[in-house]
Order: sequence, then C-alpha cells, then structure tokens
Amino acid sequence: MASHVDHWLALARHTPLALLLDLDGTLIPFASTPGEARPSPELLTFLAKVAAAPGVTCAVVSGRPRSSLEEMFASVPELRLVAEHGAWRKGSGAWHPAAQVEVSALDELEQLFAPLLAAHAGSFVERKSASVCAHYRCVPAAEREAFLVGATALVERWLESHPSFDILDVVEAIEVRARHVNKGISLEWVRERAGVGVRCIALGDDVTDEDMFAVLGPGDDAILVGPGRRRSTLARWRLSDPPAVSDFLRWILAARQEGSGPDHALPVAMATYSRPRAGTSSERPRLLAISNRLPHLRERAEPSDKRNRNVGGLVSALEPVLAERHGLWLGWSGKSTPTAQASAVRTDAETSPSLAWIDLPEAWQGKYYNGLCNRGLWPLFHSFPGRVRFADDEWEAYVQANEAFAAAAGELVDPDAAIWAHDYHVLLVATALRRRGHRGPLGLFLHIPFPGADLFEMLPWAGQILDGLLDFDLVGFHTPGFAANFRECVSRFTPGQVGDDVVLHRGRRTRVQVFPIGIMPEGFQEPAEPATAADVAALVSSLGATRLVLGVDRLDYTKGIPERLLAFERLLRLFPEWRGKVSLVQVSVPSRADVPEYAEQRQIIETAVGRINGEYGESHWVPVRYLYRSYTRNHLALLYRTADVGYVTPLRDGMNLVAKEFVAAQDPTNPGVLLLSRFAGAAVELHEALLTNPYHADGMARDLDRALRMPAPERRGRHSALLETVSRTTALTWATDFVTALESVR
Ligand code: ADQ
Repeated sequence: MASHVDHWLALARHTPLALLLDLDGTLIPFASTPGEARPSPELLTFLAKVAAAPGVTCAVVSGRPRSSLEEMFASVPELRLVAEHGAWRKGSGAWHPAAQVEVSALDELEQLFAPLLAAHAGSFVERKSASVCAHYRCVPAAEREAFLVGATALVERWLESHPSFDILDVVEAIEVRARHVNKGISLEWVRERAGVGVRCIALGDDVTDEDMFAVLGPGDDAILVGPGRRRSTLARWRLSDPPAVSDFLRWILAARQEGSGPDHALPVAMATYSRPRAGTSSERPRLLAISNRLPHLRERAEPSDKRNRNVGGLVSALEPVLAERHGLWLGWSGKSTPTAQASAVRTDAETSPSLAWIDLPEAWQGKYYNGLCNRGLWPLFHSFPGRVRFADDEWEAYVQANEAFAAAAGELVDPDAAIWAHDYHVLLVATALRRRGHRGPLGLFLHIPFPGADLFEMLPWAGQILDGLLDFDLVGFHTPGFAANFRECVSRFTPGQVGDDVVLHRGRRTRVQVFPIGIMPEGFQEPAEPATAADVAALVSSLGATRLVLGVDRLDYTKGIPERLLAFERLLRLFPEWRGKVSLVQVSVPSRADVPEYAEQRQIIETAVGRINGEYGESHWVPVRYLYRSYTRNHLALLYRTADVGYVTPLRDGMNLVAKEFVAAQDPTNPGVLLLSRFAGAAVELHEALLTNPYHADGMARDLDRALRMPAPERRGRHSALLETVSRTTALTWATDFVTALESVR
C-alpha cells in the first residue's frame, strides 16, 4: 500500500537513523547449537556497509555473551554491540557493563543449583553477567519434569528474598535475571550514540525483543520477524525471516541514496497479528477481565433509574478496579457469526468499565456454551453426576472458544498485561494465551464449586483441565474446601508438587488462594421508591398471611427450589398451626431456558406450586406465590426487608450472593432470619445463619419452624454478626484482593 511505503521512505531517509537488530532468528536463522549459527561472510560485508552508511547507527542487540559477539563481528568495527540482553555494550572502544548487578546474589543462586545438577545428568548452569541460566535440554525426557519442578521451587524460594530478580521465559532452561537488565535499556544508549533527533527501527523475533519495542518513542517503529500469526506483539510490522530482514536493510540503504530510490519492493508487511489499536504502549489496558458474558451496561437507563438496575455484584466490584487500572472487560456478545470463526474483536470505551466483545460461531452456542459448559462442567462441578453429559465435539468447541478469547485478548493488551479470567467457561484460556507469548500475570477466579477428586475424575479431559488451570499464576476459589479439592485433584492426577497455597507444575508456580466474594451492601440498604413500596405491599396483602418466607434465585436445579417447596409443604403438614399464617414467595429469574434440564426444572416447580396451593390454599390465603421474573435491586431489597425468613437453600453453590443480600437489606432493629443451606459456599462465612440440610425435607421443615419462631433478641444477635461479615468482605475488597495478588505474582 502506498501509505506504508511513504511511511517507510520517510523513516528510512531520516537522519540520524538508528537500527537495532536482534541476532538469532532475525539477522541469522537458528541452528541446532548456538555455535553453528553465525553470520555468513556476505552478511558481514553487508552489515559493514549498513553500519558505515552516513547518518546511520547500527547495533546488534543480542542475548549472547560478549565473547561470542566479539568473535563474530570482529571484522565490522562500525557495529555497536549489545550482549546478554542488554547487560553489556560495546561502542567504538571496550565493553562496558550497562548496570550494576548484585553479583554475590547470582553466585549464591548458582551454588544452590549444585545438588540438582548432580541429581540430573545433562543439566548444566550457564553463568552470565546479569543472570543464571539452568539448562535442561540434555536431561533425559523422563527426568525433565522432576528437574523443572525442583529448579522452579528452588528459584521461587530464592526470589522471595531477591525481589530485584525475575524468571525469564526461555526454551528448555530456567533463567533468572536482574529485573532492570533487559534489551530495552540498550535503546537509550544507542540513541545517545546516534545523536539528537534520532529515529529508531528495532527488529526482533523473540519475547525478549518486546522489551526493546516497549520503549520505542512515537517517531520510532518495530518489526517482528517470523512466520505467520504467532503471538501478540508491540510491533506493527512484520518480516518473514532473516533473508527478508537483509532485503529490508538493502531497501533502507537504497532509500537513503540521494537522487535514486529503492529498486525492489518494500518487503515489510503490516503485522496481521499486531493489535490494530493506535497509541503508545502506556495507553493500552494494563488489566483485562475475561468472562463468558458481559454485563449489559449499554442499556440507556434514565438517571433516576440508574440505582435501580440490578447490575450485580461482579459489575459493581470490577468497575472501580478496572477503571483505576485503565482496564477492559472482554466477553462473548451472546451473538453468533454465520462462519466457523469468531468475529473480530470490537470495543466500546464509552461504557464504564470499557467493554470488548467477540461473536462466536453459531455452532459453538450449542456445543461450547449449552454443551460442555452447562451440561458438562456445571453439573459436574456442582456434584450432580447424574446430570453430566460429555461429547467430543463439545470439548473441541470449548477448546476453540478458549482460543478465540485468547486471540481477542492478544489484540487488546500488551503481552505483559495482567489478565483476570472468570469462571468455568475459560479454564483453558491461560494455555492459549501462553502459547501466544503472553508473559504477564494470568489469574482465574472460579465462581462455582470445585468438586472432589472422585467426581472430577469423571471428566474425560481432567488432565487437560488441570494443566490448563496450572498455566495460570493465580487460581482463586470461594472457600478453603474448594481449594483443598483442587489441590487433591492436582496431586492425584498430575505430577505437580502441591504445597499449602502453591502448586509447581511444568516449571510454573501457581498460587492457590481463597477469595470469598461479597456484595456491595449499601445498594441493598437504600430506601424503597414509592412505586416499589406499593407493589410489594400489594403482593404481601394479596397472600393473606402474616409471615413471609422468601426464596430468590436464578432458576437452576442447583438452587434446590423443588426441595425447598417440599420442605415448605412438610412445614404445613408437621406444624398445622402455620396454615393460613405463613406464605412462601419464590422469585425465580429465568436462566438457560434453552437447556432441556432448565425447562424441565420450571415444569417441576410449577407442578409442585400447583399441588401445594391446591391442597392447602384457602380463599383468604395463598400458601405459595411463584414469580418467574427478574426484579430491580431496589425491589429485591424491599422484598428481602419485608421477609421474616430468607429461605436460601441451594443443594450446592459456589457462594450464593442472595444470602448476603438478604442480610444487608434487613432492618437491624427487627431483622429476619437467614435459613441457609450448609452446602452453599456462603455457609463457611455466615456461621450465625440457621444452617440447614436441603436434602432432608422434614429437618428443613423443622428449621423453618424454628426460624419463624425465633425471638427478637436472638434474631438481632445473629443479624449483627452476619452484617459485620457482609460489610467486611465486600465485592470491592474481593476484587481488590484478587487483583493485588495477581499483580504481585512473578
Ligand atoms: P449465581 O449462580 O447466579 O452466581 P448467586 O450468587 O445467588 O448465584 O447470584 C445471583 C444474583 O442474581 C444475585 O445478585 C441476585 O440478586 C440476582 N437475582 C436472583 N434472582 C433474581 C431476580 N428474580 N431478579 C433480579 N435479580 C435476581 C454464581 C455462582 C454463585 C456465586 C456467584 C458469584 O453460582 O455461587 O455466588 O456466581 O461468584
């Protein structure tokens, strides 16, 4: 395209001009050993020409040791050399260290490796000026895992007391390097050598070159060398291989010839894998949240309606945390593409937080979402083995959907940004991101339970899922029990080493931590609007009872709604004195209606409601009122406040926010009683609730009776303790704690 050529002509003809060239994979192809990979005599002659061109400063910026560069480029004294990823530089004179490095610390680390090297033949440590690199490419394959686990554990322990060092992603080795030494620091040095007003072009093929790309200024440019769509990069341009790099340099020299222009085509292409966004690195999001679905923030509510939208705790929690970090939230639009590919990523920065989304192929809706997610992982993780159903094509769609999310993420953020993935839809997204070269911290929070090992084993892809989870740096759960289940599965089904809060697997250290989610309590404490108050008053008076028991859920079989109805029926049978005096209002928000199990649940519930009302109802009293609809937060808050008993009895739940919302909404002087299933994650924190077993209808009926009879002082005592918990661990503290932990990994 002409505009590209104009751009490159302007840059090529600029004086002064600096060229920063990586060596292996950029100027010369890789060979099986570093010793075999070296520049040809023709390349050396050509580089001498480039480096001697008037107004041009040319530097080779490599990870190799000084001696290797010195020996290779002895015949080209005009070249500037940068060795060991920036640790050493050579201008026209001798080599100089770029930065002070704690040599004694590296000595100590090198010593620590000794026992491991003795135990694994073929391993060796390479000592560099700013790093120590433990190689295992010659270790027998069967021992590599053990070497890696041992080396990672050793390095991680050492790093805890040496925060100025970091682990590098290198092939078949673990390298620990001083954080402040990277290829980026050579840029300033080259600029100084080139003179005032210099524009730079940096070329490289590897993740360490991104450090150089990251510090380029607005007048500079970066080119990633390599085939095809490989990974996300800060470079906007692409060259296919080292010969194309030579062609490009020839084109630059020709462009600088006065009077003439290049006689061959510009070999550089717009990098198809680069982020399409304009702007400098600092403008790009530093935190990306990924979840299957996005909040519907675009609805244009009138200002007076805003507090009324039930945007949910997750949105309220993530909004400030993302906004503070210039973050973005990526998800599936819920729409489908007619093709077999996910759509291009689209963004909307007008919303808060800013949103990005992709459409997924129509076929994936049935396979990925309704299939593996909602008929496989959801029932399995909630311990409903009888409802679990797996199919290979659903798993394939799940893998592809995770790839699509990772590809979209790569378009949106830099490779070192923090990414926070949410829930069971994206368990493989870290694997896909790592494959694309993502280096930044990756975290996953699982909103649903993690099952015990005997259930997890039912998953045909148990190993892949665990490997996928262990590609994250941080995995968070609601309760210590779920975290313990996860650790148990890792130790049974992978060779990973499991500690109290960390797992070491395939060279990565994954922190396993508990972050109980909360709500924004103030949202449930606002006074009711007049229309809402009138509506709730009309509902209560239409029931004809004096006491109100309230259930609020998404319509889902895990929520135990039929069991709840059955126990209410038992209450009326075991304690006939409640007949005519108490009503149950069950509010169910429609959910996953196109999954057959959910349609069936609705039928079961409606049949049970009909049966109870038919058997016990009177002209002046409705035992059960079933409302299949969604309510605003203000409406829900008043319903909670009006109820005598919050009837929150899931058969299994990650946390259950309704329990916390009910507590927050109560009048502290006359609070209702929270009757809570002991199988909700919330039961771990909400000790002062009346805990019940939803599988035991008679027992739950007796607990309901006890809740309805509980004297005011006991109710107040329990409620104040519960409110203290709900106010201490909120949605905001949850999100802040997770992101803080995520940002502190590695
Ligand atoms: P859910 O399974 O959706 O969440 P839950 O935690 O109870 O379960 O949250 C439901 C939310 O929907 C609540 O905020 C509630 O107010 C709202 N809601 C329910 N019925 C409604 C209605 N009729 N109208 C309007 N709003 C309604 C998953 C996990 C949980 C975990 C959360 C958060 O399954 O275990 O607590 O994520 O991590």
